[in-house]
Amino acid sequence: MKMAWRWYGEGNDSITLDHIRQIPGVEVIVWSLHDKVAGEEWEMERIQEVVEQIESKGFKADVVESVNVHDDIKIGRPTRDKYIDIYIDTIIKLSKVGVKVICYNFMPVFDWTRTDLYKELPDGSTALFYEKDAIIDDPKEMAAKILDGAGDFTMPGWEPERLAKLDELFKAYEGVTEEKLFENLKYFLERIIPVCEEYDVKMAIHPDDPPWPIFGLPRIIRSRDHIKRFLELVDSPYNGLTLCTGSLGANKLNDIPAMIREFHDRIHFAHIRNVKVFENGDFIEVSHRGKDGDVDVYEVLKAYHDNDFKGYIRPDHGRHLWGEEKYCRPGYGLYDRAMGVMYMLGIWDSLDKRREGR
Ligand code: DNO
Repeated sequence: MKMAWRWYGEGNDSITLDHIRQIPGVEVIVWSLHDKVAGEEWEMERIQEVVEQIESKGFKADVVESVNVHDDIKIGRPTRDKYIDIYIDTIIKLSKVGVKVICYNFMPVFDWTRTDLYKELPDGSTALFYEKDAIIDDPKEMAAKILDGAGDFTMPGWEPERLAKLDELFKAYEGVTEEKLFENLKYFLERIIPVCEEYDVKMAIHPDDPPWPIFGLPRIIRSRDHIKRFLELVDSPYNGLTLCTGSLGANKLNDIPAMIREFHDRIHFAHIRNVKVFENGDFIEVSHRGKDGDVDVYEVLKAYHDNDFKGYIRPDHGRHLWGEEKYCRPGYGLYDRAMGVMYMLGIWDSLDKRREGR
């Protein structure tokens, strides 16, 4: 296991590489060119610049999250080939600077969705919250709400340029059923995976968050059966998963430790997050501690440890603590994620010792 941390880049994150250096055990920075919209070319100079910043502080730059997939690819429009060519160009460039894993998602229109970015928990901290009844039927209103909550920060998956064309986008998705989306994903994978094999870059799809369809749009990476079908679309180790416990964990029917035991050799990147799911299906993000929510983080890590997991792990979202919500990106403060790292390493180290018979 290699511990990683998501960093949004110089000038785009209130957390610096010098802060991250002081968190024990973090070896890898998960990065991206956050100003790039899906389908845009990534210039080599820009890539090298970020990798140099990361490496100059002693970290590795092995994981990119995300290279976003253009909607035309998800919709299956004729222009998709042009965007797939650009995607391939980015994969090749990233391989040249030593990137090993690319995280991406195949969610139509929206990436992760929440109804409140700063919901207060009983202890006075705030966290991302999803209230089923508060999902606004009008996606435009929903997008405005998310962008408003984000302040000046870029919000991956919620790029204003794209959201400005929501009506057009929703129209284009008419007729894109779950089946069609699977077909379009297969088409994409059949073109990119041979390149990944040649350049040794593993693709790791992120599950849908929340793991159910929203706004009438299909979502296809949300349960054990969906994941199995996805892996069979192109049966190569380069076609793999980002297994996000927070996303999948919002549906209590998902047995995440069982998924890890079944799919571990195709999981390249683990997002560890805890969520508390309420009776009515609402959920809130909580600390990484297993007892604080419904994800049994110990069992999750044990499933990875038992299978000698060699991939990357990062703490996923954290709560906002000690007033940091005033200056941190929603879900990506410093303190709770740093505690998450220590909690995970505590479990991992104990599992190591136990294996050594100590
Ligand atoms: C949320 C993240 C997602 C993830 C994308 C991957 O904070 O986990 O936005 O990065 O879905 O493409």
